[in-house]
Amino acid sequence: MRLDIISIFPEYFAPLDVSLIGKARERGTLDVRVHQLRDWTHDVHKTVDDTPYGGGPGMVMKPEVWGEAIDDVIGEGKPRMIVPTPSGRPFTQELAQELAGEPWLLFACGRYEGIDSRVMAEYGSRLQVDEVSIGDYVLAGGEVAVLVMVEAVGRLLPGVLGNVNSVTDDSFAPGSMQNLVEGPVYTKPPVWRGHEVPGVLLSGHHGKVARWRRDEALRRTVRNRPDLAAALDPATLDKHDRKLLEELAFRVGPEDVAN
Ligand code: JBZ
Repeated sequence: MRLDIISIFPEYFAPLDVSLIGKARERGTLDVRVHQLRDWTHDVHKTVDDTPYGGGPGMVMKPEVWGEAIDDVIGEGKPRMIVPTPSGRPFTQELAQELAGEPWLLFACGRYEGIDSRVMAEYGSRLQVDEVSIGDYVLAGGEVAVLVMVEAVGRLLPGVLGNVNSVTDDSFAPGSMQNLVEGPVYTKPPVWRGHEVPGVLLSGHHGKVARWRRDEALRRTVRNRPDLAAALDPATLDKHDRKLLEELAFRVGPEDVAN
């Protein structure tokens, strides 16, 4: 997969040199190219922004510099273009899997109040363009959102994860523990600072271990993700699950939003 990133802060992408993504780049699985947007300015100050039409706070990124940068980077090619913005569609595991199937992605990182909307209009008529948000919190620019998306997409590429099973076991992978978050995990030693590993995990009873893990996953999902708990398909719950959920429903405090 080829991956182009245009940003006024290319230094933000140093983490892509290490770990899984760094190894994938060394092997040639991933071809990542980071570009400095200011390379496409023409004035001595390398200006990329201007005041917003209609007034209001902040600055908006100028369309001309973005147009020249994108034209040069894509040439005659047609990458799928991703623009991180708080007003975009949610970035989900489903979208990550879709993007992992693309041969070429172009990420355009905005700063300030964002990129002049005519840039998305222009390339939206030439490429598939998605405006995407990684979540409901306020960032200062698209760079960190791109790091998140590149890691989520990159680890899905064939051969990037050492263990193929770890892809499908993930909480949000379709067909794993559907709509449940994972429970707690433990390794040696069996007692650390007086905290014991739950005995069932040392018992060697695979059925009991599986049941315990599902119980813990259900407990955590109800406590931390009432939105996911509310969306559980009753057909996927056995009588033991139902009994546990009934018990937990008795304990939902006022800070829980659902139920
Ligand atoms: C994002 C202007 O650039 C920004 C600013 C905030 C922001 C993004 C880009 S992407 N927030 C998010 O995914 O939540």
